[in-house]
Amino acid sequence: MLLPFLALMGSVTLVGAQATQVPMARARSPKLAPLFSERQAPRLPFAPALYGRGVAAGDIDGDGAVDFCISTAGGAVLYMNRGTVGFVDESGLRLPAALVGSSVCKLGDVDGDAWLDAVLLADAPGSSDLLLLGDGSGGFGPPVALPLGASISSDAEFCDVDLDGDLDLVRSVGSSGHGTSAGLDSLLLNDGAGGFSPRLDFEAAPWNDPLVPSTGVLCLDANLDGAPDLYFTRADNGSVTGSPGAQNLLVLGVGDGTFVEAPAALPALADNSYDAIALDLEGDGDLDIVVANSLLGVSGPQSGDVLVNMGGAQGGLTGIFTDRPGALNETPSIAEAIRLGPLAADVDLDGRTDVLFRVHDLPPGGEQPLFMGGGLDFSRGPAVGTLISAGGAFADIDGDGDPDLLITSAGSAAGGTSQGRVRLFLNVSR
Ligand SMILES: [Ca+2]
Ligand SMILES: [Ca+2]
Ligand SMILES: [Ca+2]
Ligand SMILES: [Ca+2]
Repeated sequence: MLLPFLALMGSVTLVGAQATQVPMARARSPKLAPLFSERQAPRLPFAPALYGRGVAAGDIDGDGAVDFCISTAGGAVLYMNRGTVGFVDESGLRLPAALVGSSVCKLGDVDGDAWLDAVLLADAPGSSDLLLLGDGSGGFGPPVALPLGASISSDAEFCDVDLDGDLDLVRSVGSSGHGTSAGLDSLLLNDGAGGFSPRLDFEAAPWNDPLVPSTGVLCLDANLDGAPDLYFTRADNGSVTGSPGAQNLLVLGVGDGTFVEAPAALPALADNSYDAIALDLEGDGDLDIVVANSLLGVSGPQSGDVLVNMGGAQGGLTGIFTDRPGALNETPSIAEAIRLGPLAADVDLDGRTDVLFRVHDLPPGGEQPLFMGGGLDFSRGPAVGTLISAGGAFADIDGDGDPDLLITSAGSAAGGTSQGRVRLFLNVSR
């Protein structure tokens, strides 16, 4: 998702937050044993603040260790994992020169040569999203401009929507936060060699609303029919539709690149949603959805939604989702209720997926809250890092079998030395 926060953060957000949250006292959590330990130089390049945005994890050079592609206002940065040495910034060696600013990096093998390719989403309307094909030696070739979207892309997902074995690209279009822009979400079909062309009927579909900003897109098979479906998170801080907040959208894939809306599939929530993840909470074989919402448009307790897929153990229709209020068992501190996106991993290796919300720390002091999975409900875990978390990824960075965490910072309402620095947290749960 795209983050237009930094330049404008401050009074507007604070006013909105206070208006919603005045009666709520800061929740006090019991002291919890740390699951993560922060590492700095020499594990991370001691670089000037990167103000990193979206992050993608993947083994870029094929040496078995997970690397990171980080979008920044100055293009993209590659942090290559050099084991005990830590990460080395090899952007100059492995990326083409003169990349323009990007908001999101996505990694996937689009041409089937087993080397990761990258998509960088442009950070300004009128600029093209870029495709960089892996060059077969751990670097990336010259950028290829993808077809221009209707407005700025907030997120993208690789997903084989037409079931022909190659990764197609779905883009959510729009931005939110202090400015609001919208446009038609788009689908680019892959020709198998990494050549992408737009499916115009996707943009003309009746559910594709040009007015409501889409903040993120998730590819999942919600109804277990074998064809990928799409869940779009949407927000409307600008109240283009007359009210702040917007209904999220589930469209079901037919398997040939067309999608039909599933209007009764989602609860009637109209939050300012920023991003979502799919995970099988209770292990019954269908995918549930966890959504991050922003306090700008919703009350604190609505800052996260847990949507349960009613198939499987629930005995209902697969692909119909019901809200589970209280599943997060929290009254969030105002300082962690502007939620920018969820990340999922089984951080304590108990077989249940845990969820960390990336937040905008406003007022200062808010950390990224971690929720420990326990079936359909969660319990609070120890939070990490005070910052505006623009992006992040769980991955086994040090190769010891448990998920570690790398998050980018778009700054911090608290200011200070951590502002803009990439943050590395190693899992110390064992
Ligand atoms: Ca490739
Ligand atoms: Ca395909
Ligand atoms: Ca499906
Ligand atoms: Ca279920």
